[in-house]
Amino acid sequence: MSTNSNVVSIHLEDNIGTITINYPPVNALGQVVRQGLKQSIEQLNSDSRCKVIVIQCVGRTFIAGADIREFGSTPLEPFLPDVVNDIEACPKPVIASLFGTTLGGGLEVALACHYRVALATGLVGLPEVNLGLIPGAGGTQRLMRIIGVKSALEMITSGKHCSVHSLESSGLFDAIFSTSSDEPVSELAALTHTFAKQLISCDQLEVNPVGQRIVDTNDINWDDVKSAIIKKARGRIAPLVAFDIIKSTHLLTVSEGMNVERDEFVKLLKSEQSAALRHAFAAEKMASKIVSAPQTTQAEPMDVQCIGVIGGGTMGVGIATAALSAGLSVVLIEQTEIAAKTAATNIEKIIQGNVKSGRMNVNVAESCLNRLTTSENKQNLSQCQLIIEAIFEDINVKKELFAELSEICDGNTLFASNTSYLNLNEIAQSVSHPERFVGMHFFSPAHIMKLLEVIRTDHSSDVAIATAMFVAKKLKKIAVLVNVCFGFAGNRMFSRHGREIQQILLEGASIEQIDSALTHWGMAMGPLSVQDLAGIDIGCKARASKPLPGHDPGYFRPSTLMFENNRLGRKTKLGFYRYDEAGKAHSDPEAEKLIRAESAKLGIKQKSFTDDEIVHRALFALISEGLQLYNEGIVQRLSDIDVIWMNGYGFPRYRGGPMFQAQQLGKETVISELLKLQTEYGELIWPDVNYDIPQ
Ligand code: 3H9
Repeated sequence: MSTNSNVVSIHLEDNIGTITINYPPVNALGQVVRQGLKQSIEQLNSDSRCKVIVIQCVGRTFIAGADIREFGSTPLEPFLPDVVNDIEACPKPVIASLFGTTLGGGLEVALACHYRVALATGLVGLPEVNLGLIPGAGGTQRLMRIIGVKSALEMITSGKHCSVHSLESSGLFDAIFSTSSDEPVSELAALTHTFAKQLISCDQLEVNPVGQRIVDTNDINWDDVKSAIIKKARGRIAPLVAFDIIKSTHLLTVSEGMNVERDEFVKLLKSEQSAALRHAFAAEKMASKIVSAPQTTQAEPMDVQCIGVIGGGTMGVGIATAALSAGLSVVLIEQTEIAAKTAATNIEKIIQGNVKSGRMNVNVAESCLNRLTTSENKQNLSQCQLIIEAIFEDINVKKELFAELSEICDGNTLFASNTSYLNLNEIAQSVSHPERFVGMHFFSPAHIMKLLEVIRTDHSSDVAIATAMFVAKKLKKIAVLVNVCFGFAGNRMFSRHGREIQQILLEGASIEQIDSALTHWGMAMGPLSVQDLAGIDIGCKARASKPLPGHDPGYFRPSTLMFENNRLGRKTKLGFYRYDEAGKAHSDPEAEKLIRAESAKLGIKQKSFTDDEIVHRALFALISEGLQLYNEGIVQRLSDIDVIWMNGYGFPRYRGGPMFQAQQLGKETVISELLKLQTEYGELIWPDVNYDIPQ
């Protein structure tokens, strides 16, 4: 017998009723799926021919969670907690057949089943905290009854996707299947069917609902666990809520616990943090989409298997490592054989470090290193489909290099520059086919940082852009497409933000107060500590390539003063802070004295700031510059700016990015605040912006 709906279908064979979900892209639990699951369980339960039920999915994954697109609209019945309770209450054994990424509500469905089987390559997790939520369909109650309170707390409060393999002995799975089949999902279906048949042949048809198991809390020290969670949460509230629920409900029944869980889930769904984190998720998905003119078809990316990297410094090594880790071949070019060897050694060190920390297995590491060629001979680049330049920031040297590459490589090779601020339109002129030239601005360390700005020059073809975005995805980067301007989107805003911080310093706030106000608000690091870490000379040299703004006498004066006094940051053990032998930062009255003397020289009246005032000014500088970037068409959408700031500049994800903050404040408030700042400091610093943020 088989019953079909487009989304959830039933097939009955060998007394096994198989429920198949087919709801692309990730089989999320939209209303149609919940309804289909509920009806299918009821139908198979009342069919006397069915002895065992299997829940499986087709496509790329078992259920990857609740349907995020439904959050924010009125929930429609049946509700997920009721559906999972129906599954658990079914008197016939229900088996969940897992592959891909079984996440959130998807794992909650699986936890309510009486058996779970999985492909060894799969991942499972309760990532709700990443959306500012907690599991809302029994996850806080059932997981601890299977894998223990401590492991459940770790999984729920971290939101991590865990490999099936790492949970082999956790009790979560009744069978784990490895397969080398070209069609692993069909193979899994067959293996699950055999598993179900065995239950029938062994007459193992009694069910043992997870919800009736007792929670073992022997190994838990609640206070220690709570302190660790607070530390890791860094301002996010959901992990703490999950902890409190588990602590307060572990002795209750599942149904009592689920009532508490549901109340807290609903509260969090309405919280600002969840709105911000859901915005972050959607904004990142959106950033990878290229806006094209109506009625035009999206360009197909070129196939890239081998990447050339020119320059074996920190950036080149990071880019090469990211490409190797993504399964690509790399040809890395340095000026001398010795420099090329040093780069190879540095790449090997990073890869071996990954093996040591368990992030990479030995065979994968070996394969990565086998795909690396280092050389001082640029002719070796002719086999590459994409060449990324990562040499020092000198426009003439870069132009010469690309002219030379145009001779070596055929007309199909894509060229990219990793410059952080040089004019890519000018560099493009030195390439024989400027349409195949783009910017790919990685962030340091390039093998770790997620953000990648892909820069479209005036000449870049759609294929070149599509290929750069496609390679970015392969490298597991979050790519944002931007147009050419000084510093592109990220560094231009960083510079505007830095200017405001320096002005606040000159107006009387102390170095420590600025850093502490912003880190308490959630920034990963204080802006002045960042300067010390990056090296104060780097910014000073970059600014020296442009004339100083005559209308802004205080423009980066504190940094310039540090530079002139050889206080270059951590590398000279003196910068905005003083660093001891162990690298610990201390406040330094000398640095403050230099700044106060400069304020007096510039005639800047001193005042005291509250932490909120510091955050407000720093945030509004970002909002103002972000609006200008949008108005000028440098970014495709405002949310792209949020993606850049959250992934490249330590902006707290739970605050959704500067433009999300602007949206939360509302158009009127933002305009009136910007006008106030314009009145006080002039329109050259706070220019008029066309505020057209969709609400
Ligand atoms: C939850 O479950 C709450 C419950 O506890 C309680 C409820 C009462 N819904 O990332 P990709 C879309 S909270 C709808 O590019 P990948 C995504 O937008 C939820 N759509 O692919 C994209 O669409 P498009 C807990 C979703 O292979 C497409 O799928 N679950 C959802 O790199 C492909 O996505 C999560 O938080 C969704 N839940 O990664 C999982 N998920 O093509 C969040 C994805 O139109 N999702 N889409 O741009 C992920 O982590 C990744 O998307 C996943 C696939 C690992 C699944």
